[in-house]
This record gives sequence, C-alpha cells and structure tokens, in this order.
Amino acid sequence: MDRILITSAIPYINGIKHLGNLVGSQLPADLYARYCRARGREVMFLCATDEHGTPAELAAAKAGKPVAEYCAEMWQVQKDLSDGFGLSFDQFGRSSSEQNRDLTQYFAGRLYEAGLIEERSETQVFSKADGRFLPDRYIEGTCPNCGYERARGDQCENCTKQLDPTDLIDPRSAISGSTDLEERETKHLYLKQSQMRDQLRDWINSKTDWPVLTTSIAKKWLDDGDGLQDRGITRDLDWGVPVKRGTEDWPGMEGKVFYVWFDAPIEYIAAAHEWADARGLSQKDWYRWWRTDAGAEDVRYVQFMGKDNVPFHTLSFPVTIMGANSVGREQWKLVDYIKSFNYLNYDGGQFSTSQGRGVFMDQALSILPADYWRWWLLRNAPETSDAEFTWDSFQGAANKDLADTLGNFVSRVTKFCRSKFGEEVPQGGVPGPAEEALIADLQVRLENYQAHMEAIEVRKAAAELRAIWVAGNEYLQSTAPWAAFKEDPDRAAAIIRLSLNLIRLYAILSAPFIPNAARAMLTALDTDDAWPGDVAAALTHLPAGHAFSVPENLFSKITDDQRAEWAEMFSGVRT
Ligand code: B3M
Ligand code: ZN
Repeated sequence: MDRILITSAIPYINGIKHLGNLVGSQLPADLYARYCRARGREVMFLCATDEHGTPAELAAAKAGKPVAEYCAEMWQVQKDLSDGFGLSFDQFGRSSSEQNRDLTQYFAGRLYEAGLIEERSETQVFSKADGRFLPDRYIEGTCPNCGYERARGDQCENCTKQLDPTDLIDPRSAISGSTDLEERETKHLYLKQSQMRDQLRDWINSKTDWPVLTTSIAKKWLDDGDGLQDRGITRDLDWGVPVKRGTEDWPGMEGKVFYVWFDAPIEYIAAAHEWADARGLSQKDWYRWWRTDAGAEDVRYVQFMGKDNVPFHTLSFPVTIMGANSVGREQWKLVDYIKSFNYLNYDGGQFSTSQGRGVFMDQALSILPADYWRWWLLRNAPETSDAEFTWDSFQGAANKDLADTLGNFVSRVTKFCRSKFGEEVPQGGVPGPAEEALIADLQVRLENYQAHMEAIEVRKAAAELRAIWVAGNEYLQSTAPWAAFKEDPDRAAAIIRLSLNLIRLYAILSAPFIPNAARAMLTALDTDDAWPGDVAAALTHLPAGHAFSVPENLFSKITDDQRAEWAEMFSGVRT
C-alpha cells in the first residue's frame, strides 16, 4: 500500500494563529491528508507547536508566566483550535518534548561526526540597557538586501533573506528600542552549510515537479553566492534544547541552547516518536516513517508551508538530514515534495499577529462552523499569487457554493423524496439519456478532481468540486422530478434514486474540504464512504429500499446584516 508522510510547518507557540497562517500550511496539509486516506493510502500526518526561541520567551514574559507553563497552556489552546477546524493530525506534538530534545542532540552529534559543525568565537550583540545578549529576533534594523526597515536579526520578512543580526543596518533592541548595543566575545556552533552547496543544488535541480514558488526561492538563495552561508545554530538563551552532541556534554557550550530553527524541523521527526510513545508502540513503528534503512524506503514525504519558511526547508533542514546521513549509519528521509503558499491578505492589508489585524482561529469558530472557513480558505488558497480575504467574497462563497448549490441540492432531493416516496430510496424507472449524459460528464470531472488533488492543486480541485455540485443541480433542474412525478412517478423515482446516490458521491468527494457537512450527509444516508472508481457504479450504490433520513439544513446563508456586522467587528485590531 502507498504510504504518505505529511507535515505542516509547525506554528509558533506565541498566540493564536490567524486564517492566513492556517491556509498557508495546516489546512491544505489536512486537505491532502484526508484525500490520501480516502484513497486508501496509509497516512502519517504530523504537526506540532514550535515552542523554543525568543518568540516564546517574549510572549511568556508579556503574559507574566514562566515560559514552560505558558507553552503548556498555549499548546492546549492551539490543539483545541486545530480540533475545532477538523485538522486531522495523527500527532500534534511539541518541539519542547523530550523526544525532540534527544533527537536534536543526536543530529548535532552526527553532524559533528560528519565534520559539519565548527566552533567559532564571535562577537555577539549585548544590550546594556537590557542587561543581556540579544538573540536574533530581539534585534531589529534595516535589511542589507532590500532596505526594509523592520527586518529582524534572523530573517527579513520582506524579502525572505536569512540574516544574522550583525548584518542589519542601524540595529536596535526589540525589547527596549535601545541603540546602545555593544559587541562582546562569545563561542558558538556553526553548521557548515556551504560545504553542501553542490549536493543541495543537485538535489534541488532534480525536483523538476516542485512548485515554482518553492524552487525559485531555494535557487535564489543557493545561487546568490552568499545564500548558503554557514549558520550559527546555538544561542545564549535559557529556554531551548541544551547544546550536547548526542548524549555527551559539549565543552565550552555550557548554558547555551540550540537555535530554534535547528530544532523546529527536527520536531517533524520527533512528532512521530511522540506519536509512537503516546500509543505504547516501539521505535520501529516510527522508524518505518522516517528511516529509509528501517522501513521508510517506500514512503512519500510531502511538506506544506508558507513561502517565508521555504529557505529553512530547502536548505537548512536538508543539510541536517544529508549531513547526518553522510556518517553512514542511520539514514533519514529527505522530503519528496514541498508545497508552498503565498500570503493571504486581509481586506486591503496584511493579516498581522503582532498588530492583531484580521480574523484569528478562535474568532472564526465563534461566528461560524469550520466548514464555512475551510471552504473559503481552500477555494481561495494563495497558490500562484497572494490572495485576499474580504467579507464580501466570504459571504458569496458560503451562500452560492455551500448553501445554494450543495446544501440546496441535498435538501431538495431528500425532502422531495420524503414527501412523495417516503424516507427510503425509491424504486421504479430506468436511467435514460439525461442520466447517461450526467454520468459521462461526472466521470470526466471526477478524474480531473483526482488529478488536481494528486498534484495538490488546491484551487483547481475546489473549482472542479464546485463544478461537480453544479452539474447535479443542473441535472435536477432539467429533469424536474416534481413535474415528472405528476405524469410518470417511475420517472421521478429514477431521478431521485440517482440524486440520492449523488448526495453520497458528493459527501465522499467533498469530505477533504468540508468534513463535517460530509459526515452529516453520510450519516443521513446511513452509508459508507468508499471512494468511487466508476461514477456509474457509484450512482447505483444505494439500492431501492435503502432507508435514509432528511438531514438538518447543512448550511445557512450569511445575511447582509451579518456580513456588515462582522466586517465592522474585525475592522480594528485585536487587543
Ligand atoms: N514556526 C514559522 C512559522 O510558523 C515556524 C515554522 C517552523 S517549521 C519547522 O511560520
Ligand atoms: Zn529584505
């Protein structure tokens, strides 16, 4: 059986994510995971919270809590919200787990053995006003690459360039704003990424099927000349994975931790370990997903992420994996496909966590169930360019696609059947030319839909699914069973029998997008969810006499008043 390993970029622990974060990694990853499971593949779908580093420290300080306590609480908050959105992770782990600590130290040990880690004495920025060394993200300044004035010491948000704090022009402390910064001597570990440039380039060049967004960012930094500089992988912080090589102490590194971007992707692996431990399984149960020398040779590994995360996943993390593998012992899985996303904007500007601008996951669920959001977000996923959320567009998609097209079809068919034939699939009549034409059309559309899902073309898949819903409505409109019933009840029965089967088909095909509505449809029809091979066969699956019930209204329309109220409610900033 095909086996698919899927990871979503792991969200920072510091606060609730907005819809732009959600559609940039976790939600499309869930779509793909659900689709793969529905196709009968064995799936391991992993995510976690990214808990180390300065974002966590800063947020905990702001909340007035010890950082470990803050992280534990926020993990639960994020876990509940991901459940609320129906994100079907096999494990929602924590980068602060023991498993990740051990694996991070293990990888550092292997990289050291491979000669890929170097100790360097360096000067680091010390802030006298703050009385401490400033880690990367605590330093802001002007990007040397693009001139953006609020670049952070680890990366420029504007041009995605990975930075070191000392690269910044006019640096200042992000804590106090103080420019009274001084450079002091300290020792750190560097990952010699530059030694692997050729190997990485060959690897990236071999990925001819990857989205251009992914490869263009990777190649830009590879070919930039300085794009693959050696990277500092340790920091002077309390919170993080203590620096060790394997289980041994690392002389001179006492009191230091690994850089958050070193341990965060390793959490993808650790999450599988956490998954196994939580279920009382053994090492080999998670090795078979991650180690190509221990059962993972036939696994296909797909990653999902926003474009700002691409450099770390195409350059830094592969160096960790390839470097560790080069020692010639355990062999870890490299990613096979990276699906990356542009940004989602909010009503004429950017979603922003720091400014509290836009709609956040908890707020979204407090006004409407998950399926409404899932549908709009996936249908408008920022694949080829940035996308924009507007309340108008949201109302339109909910009302036209979900309520008028899908919901209305389900409701009309089941209610008409109940009133004329009772709550069971009616018998009588035979399919005619209208049915044959519909089946031929749907067979082509099903194949298109599958092809888009296989290729993880999210918008195209959504458009095809909608077209499949529309085809059913047009069929119903043109065959008009309510009129046929008066002259020829058998004809009406044939139409309704097929239409009830169409509801089942819709539920199965729609489940990756709108799992809750799909579940309600299947429950009402009291049926299974086997993926259709052949549309003609799928549309005779429920035989005459099969009992069903009329489901609750699947979707309500968003009124103009609601739209206006929400637009107003989310026009400001969250406090
Ligand atoms: N936490 C950044 C982000 O949430 C970072 C991703 C880590 S993936 C290993 O966008
Ligand atoms: Zn820049």
